[in-house]
Amino acid sequence: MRGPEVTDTARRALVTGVTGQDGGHLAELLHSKGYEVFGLIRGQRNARREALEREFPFVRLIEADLTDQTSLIHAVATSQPHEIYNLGAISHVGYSFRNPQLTADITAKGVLNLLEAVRVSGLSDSTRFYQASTSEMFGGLDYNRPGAGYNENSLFHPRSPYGVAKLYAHWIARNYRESYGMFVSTGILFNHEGERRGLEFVTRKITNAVAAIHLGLQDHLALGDLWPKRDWGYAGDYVRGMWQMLQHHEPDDFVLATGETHSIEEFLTLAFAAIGETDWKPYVRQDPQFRRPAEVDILLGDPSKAERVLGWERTVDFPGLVSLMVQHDIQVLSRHA
Ligand code: NAP
Ligand code: F7E
Repeated sequence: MRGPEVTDTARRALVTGVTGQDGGHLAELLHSKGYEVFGLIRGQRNARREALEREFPFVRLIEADLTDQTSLIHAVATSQPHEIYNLGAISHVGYSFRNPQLTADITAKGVLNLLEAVRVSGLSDSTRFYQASTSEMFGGLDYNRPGAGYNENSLFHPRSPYGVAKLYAHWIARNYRESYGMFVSTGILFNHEGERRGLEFVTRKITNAVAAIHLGLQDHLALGDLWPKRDWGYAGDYVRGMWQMLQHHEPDDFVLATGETHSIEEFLTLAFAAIGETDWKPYVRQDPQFRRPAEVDILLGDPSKAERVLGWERTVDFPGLVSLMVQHDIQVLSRHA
């Protein structure tokens, strides 16, 4: 199993989950900063490999899987990374209810496998590690919901196999920082979206359908519950925050969020307004298959620590996010219409 050889000139970063939404934004950011970017690719014929190679030819791919420790040791040895960004996961909450053990293996234990790979490679003193933690660890229940939004010290109460797996990942990452003095930082990120978002997530599902309705390619959209509220930001802003966390002089935990929360109905209103439709109701049907056994009713984050300590700021607001996504999807679908 041979991988690409490293050069000695640039800073090197290893990104797991490079085929995902954040992986794309992060690869672009690191490349623009002069990093040599290594990306993990799993599967013997990953359907996203070709698109990745076309869009980000600078990413040096290494075949590995978060559930396969040997492959991770190889990936770390090959890339000799100064920084590791662990973004790989089963990240869809609904899917995690249907595949709870797989979610535990990848989203929880995969992190342990990667941390151990760094340790056995003798790089624990020199490699900085970012763990992709999530607002899904909080759960949004009345009793643990602070008025000003969840922060780094709020109580956790995960409501899905995904949230539970991420909580294990969060604590094992912190444990390696405390036990072995590794530079491990966690970013507790609230929902972040954009033009690279997977079509299985509600925002992109909506903007893609709105674009299709606008172009006459589709006449309705089926969704689950519309009342849940989320703190939605733009993914490009959030990957900058990940990088800032690893440039800080010490490892720590940081919330990234907008400090605003909006319902799916509000998202629908803005998305349909972007194509000149004032009423979304005629186009939306409710389908119980998209409901979850337990829902996170409302998420609101308090990013003040990241703003104060890292100087992190966001550039895209909620209406800007919805508009950017709808316009992007109209452009993409127009090419095929
Ligand atoms: P995403 O688009 O779903 O991407 C997930 C990535 O994980 C994909 O590249 C996938 O690769 C990879 N992956 C899955 N199983 C793997 C395995 N066994 N070994 C190696 N890689 C594997 O997720 P995202 O939105 O970019 O999120 C990035 C990370 O941040 C995730 O850990 C997510 O849980 C977390 N997070 C996301 C948000 C958000 O709002 N986006 C908020 C908080 C935290 P394949 O192409 O091989 O499937
Ligand atoms: O759901 C509701 C659904 O799947 C948002 C992941 O990136 O952010 C994401 O998790 C809300 C939920 O994102 C549909 O029930 C209604 O209340 O877009 P989502 P999520 O579950 O918030 C967190 C922070 C992460 O860490 C995760 O990795 O929308 N909803 N109807 C629907 N959701 C989907 N997907 N599809 C529907 O048809």
